[in-house]
Amino acid sequence: IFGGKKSLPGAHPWQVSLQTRPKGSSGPFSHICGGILIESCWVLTAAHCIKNGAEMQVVLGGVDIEKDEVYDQVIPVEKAIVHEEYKESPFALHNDVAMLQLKVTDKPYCAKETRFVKTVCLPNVLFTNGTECVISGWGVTETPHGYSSSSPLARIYIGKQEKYGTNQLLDARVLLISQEKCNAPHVYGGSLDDSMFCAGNMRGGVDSCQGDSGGPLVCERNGTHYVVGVVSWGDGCGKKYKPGVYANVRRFIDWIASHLIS
Ligand code: 4AZ
Repeated sequence: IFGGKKSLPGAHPWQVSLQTRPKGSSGPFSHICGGILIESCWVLTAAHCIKNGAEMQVVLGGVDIEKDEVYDQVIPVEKAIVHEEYKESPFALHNDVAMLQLKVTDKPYCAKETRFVKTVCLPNVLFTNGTECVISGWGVTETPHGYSSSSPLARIYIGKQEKYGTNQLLDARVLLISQEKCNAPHVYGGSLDDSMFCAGNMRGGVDSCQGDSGGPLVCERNGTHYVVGVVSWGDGCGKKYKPGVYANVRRFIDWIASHLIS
């Protein structure tokens, strides 16, 4: 997260750290993406986070992914369902959503509701452009160099590549941006389809980044929180006229529901 601040424990109780290790490995898991708890046994994430041949687990409830915290819940992933029309094109990720079914660890539950672990609602209401919403994650920050042990920056592994991210969950406020503004020639020039939308600000500085993918963009109304977007892609991070692009969860409500019931 660019331009963010440290999250308080329990501020984003649906926030998931999606972690992988090679199949058959007994080594440590490493954080690759965010995710969003929508049911006790179901996590929404980005399709581009799913790599075949990796063992996956989710960690819920924590703010520090480097430490075992008392309220952590660590749950293996049973299976991943990638959207049938997920597509990578040179300029965009289309239908970039996936669902993770968690292992039933505590029949009939997977994740157990606590002060630090809760589900978020699917957006059965409309949020207009200009609404202020919140993004969160452990991804890359605006200060990749000069980290010290006293800063929240630490080395984390994203895929095979060593990247700078943060061990502390960060969050930031972003504004929902209209498709018209975001598809303008000096912004994304028509690359966006309606499986996606932009959020952030055109000035730059506040944005999601690598390692935040799959995580939540949440908007609030009358005290209820709705997951409106899934962190997906963007041209760099925090750049002027290049806001973050999010999978449009409203577009996928029927797809999500069809898997929740089956
Ligand atoms: C990524 O590489 C990524 N600024 C995620 C979010 C954004 C850019 C890149 C949005 O996963």
